[in-house]
Amino acid sequence: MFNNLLTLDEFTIQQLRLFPHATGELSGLLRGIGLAAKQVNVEVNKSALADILGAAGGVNVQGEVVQKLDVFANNAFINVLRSGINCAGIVSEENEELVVFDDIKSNQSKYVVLLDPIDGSGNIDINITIGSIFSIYRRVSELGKPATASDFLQPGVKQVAAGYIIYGSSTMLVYATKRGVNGFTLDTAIGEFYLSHPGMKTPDHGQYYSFDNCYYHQVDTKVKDYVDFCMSTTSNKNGPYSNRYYGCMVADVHRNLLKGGIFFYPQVTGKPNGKLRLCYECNPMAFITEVAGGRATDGSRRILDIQPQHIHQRSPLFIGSKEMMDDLERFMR
Ligand code: AHM
Ligand code: MG
Repeated sequence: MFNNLLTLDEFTIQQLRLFPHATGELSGLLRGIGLAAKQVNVEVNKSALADILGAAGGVNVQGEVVQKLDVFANNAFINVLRSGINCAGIVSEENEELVVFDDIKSNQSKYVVLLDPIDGSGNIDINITIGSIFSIYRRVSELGKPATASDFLQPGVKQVAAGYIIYGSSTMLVYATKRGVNGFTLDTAIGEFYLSHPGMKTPDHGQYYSFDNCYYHQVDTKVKDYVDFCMSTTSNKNGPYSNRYYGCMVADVHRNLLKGGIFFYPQVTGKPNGKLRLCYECNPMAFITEVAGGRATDGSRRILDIQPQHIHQRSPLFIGSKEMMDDLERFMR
């Protein structure tokens, strides 16, 4: 079926040819991430079964200790990136501290990676879509030495590439560089990602809003007014919008990217900065969305311009189609 399509590896190598001075490190990194994604995909597909098999004492029929999927995914990404030679270290939602790959080869690597190994963890047990998110920066610390916090605390606008994997009815890897956003679908029969969505662009307008409505009474009046606008048939000439909320940002943003829509996780009572993490959730999704033609803010500032202070800091997030973001901004002013 995919006979005439490029694989992820072929595509990244083809991109490399456009830059005579490119070293191939970024392609190598993306290849590694693609490999980890395939490992996670296999595990995702059997996770319900693994849970059943592992229910008694956490050991499955082969006698292997059953790992929680987020731990498995975290290890898969870290192991692949550590065994490669293109990554100097990572930050992950699953690790409190930086993980610096302090060896001679890794210290020479010019890239660092930030990860949310499993986004939408609450969906694992019930067989609903989950994702993984990654963000790649060029180091600012001295090459030849171990990576430092400064490499990871760069504003999102400095991302070299960012992407996500969505484990849905099929598994896709979508990644962006400044040149464009491209989506690859996993052919599980041969275990390759194929370029299925070249040059992704998001519609300027859509019919979906993605917001956890249980917080309606806990958000700022401006956000409440905007939610009312989304549901209105009078003040909103395109309304009412359909509400879609997976509890997995990757899934919601992916749908909105393809169909047009807006996703938001604002400040709510008890969560003064929302829930989502700036460095490995908001920034990569904002980068992808902007390259595709959409926008992302924290309600007032462009997400990609925020200078992170801490690797795990949270930020409110409003992200989606350009004209819907324009509407939102009228309410947020
Ligand atoms: P996670 O990384 O722990 O899975 O949390 C992130 C997820 C987002 O994907 C999703 O949009 C949100 O948390 C759901 O939270 P809530 O249940 O508060 O709406
Ligand atoms: Mg997450």
